[in-house]
Amino acid sequence: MSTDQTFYGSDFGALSSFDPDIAGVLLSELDRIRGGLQLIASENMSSPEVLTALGSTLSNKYAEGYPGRRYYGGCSEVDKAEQIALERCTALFDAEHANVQPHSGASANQAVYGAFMKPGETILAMSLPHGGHLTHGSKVSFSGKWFNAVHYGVDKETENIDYDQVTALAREHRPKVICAGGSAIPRLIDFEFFRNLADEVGAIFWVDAAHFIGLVAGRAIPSPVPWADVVTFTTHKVLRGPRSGALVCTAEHAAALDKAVFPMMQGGPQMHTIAAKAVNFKECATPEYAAYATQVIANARQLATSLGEHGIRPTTGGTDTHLSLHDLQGVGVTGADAEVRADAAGIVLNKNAIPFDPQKPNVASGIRVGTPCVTTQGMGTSEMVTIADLIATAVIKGDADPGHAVSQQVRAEVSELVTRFPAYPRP
Ligand code: DSN
Repeated sequence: MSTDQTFYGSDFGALSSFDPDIAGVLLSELDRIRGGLQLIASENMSSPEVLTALGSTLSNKYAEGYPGRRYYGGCSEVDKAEQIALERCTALFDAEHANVQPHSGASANQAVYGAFMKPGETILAMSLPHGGHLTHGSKVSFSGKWFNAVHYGVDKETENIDYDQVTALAREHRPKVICAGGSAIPRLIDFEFFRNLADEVGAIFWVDAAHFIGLVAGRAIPSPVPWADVVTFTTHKVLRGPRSGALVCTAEHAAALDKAVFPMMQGGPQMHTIAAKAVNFKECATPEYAAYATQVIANARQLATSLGEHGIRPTTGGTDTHLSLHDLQGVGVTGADAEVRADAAGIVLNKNAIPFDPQKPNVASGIRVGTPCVTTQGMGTSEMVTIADLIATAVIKGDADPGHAVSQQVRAEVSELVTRFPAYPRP
């Protein structure tokens, strides 16, 4: 290995001399992250090691193809990075095969359609308003425009997946692919049920694990890998890696999915991001990461319970994962108002439709909160009680105006909390 580490790519001093505008944005974004509470369930704070790999010269390399089978010369070093990432990914998830090239969760999902479906064929997936995802057949996405999407939802009473409806729809429509997973599902999914149903109707079983794959990596919840034909995921949520995607699958489907990622859906892979994924998979295999994943869930449970005590009702009664979805109708606030009031007080969260929501999606009756970031900062369950108090005060009594007395008071308390639990602590 070269010992010359004087230049590996990330030279902030050079950037700030050449381009103070963008250097300023990088610094002020760091200030923003450090200065508030980050409760977006799909975000996290990746390590300096991951960020170093991202800011490297591997970004320069064209490497279309796969390790040992590239369409360009000069791939010896990036081949090593991808091979290491593949080995770590398959080991982390006990998978038969991995593909670490998808640029995002949406790209990984495209590969599933590419591998298994022809335009016009049927997919059965969770509806977006009930917690699914745009790429699961929404009319505004390629998936709903080019494929026949049939959607299941949640039961009105339990607010959990309506498994009877899933069964009835699968038997009626005989889909080519059945998908489980989404972006606002607080509860564990019964993967064995979906496997058996897919076998009964002759469908491929796809799990979109983008949200919860980090909890699987940390062995904090059951894995979909033994049940699914293919599991797609993002690498930047609970998993805490670079902003990107990946998939794991059975050996039977490896060739079809590899061809669907490249050359069907993507061109040149982003080798710097693949190297960063390799670093992240190594991090996820440590006992520290397993403890983190367990704490993420404990924190999410506490946050959901404490918000419920303020009348901000958790749908399904709570959570088994890193996120909870809350119905604000009992406190007479919309999701959109809650989002701006929280933001004015230094708390970043998102409005979210709740199942059977009477509001339009851009207003919504709910909020979604998640604990990946605050757990990375070292906070525990007692801090979640405090955060619930702060959210409730900002949302119920606060205002969109950052100058409002309640916004200022909550922001001061947020500031005190994040000073004790800093993001990206200084050495
Ligand atoms: N946008 C992501 C989320 O926030 O859940 C899903 O793609």
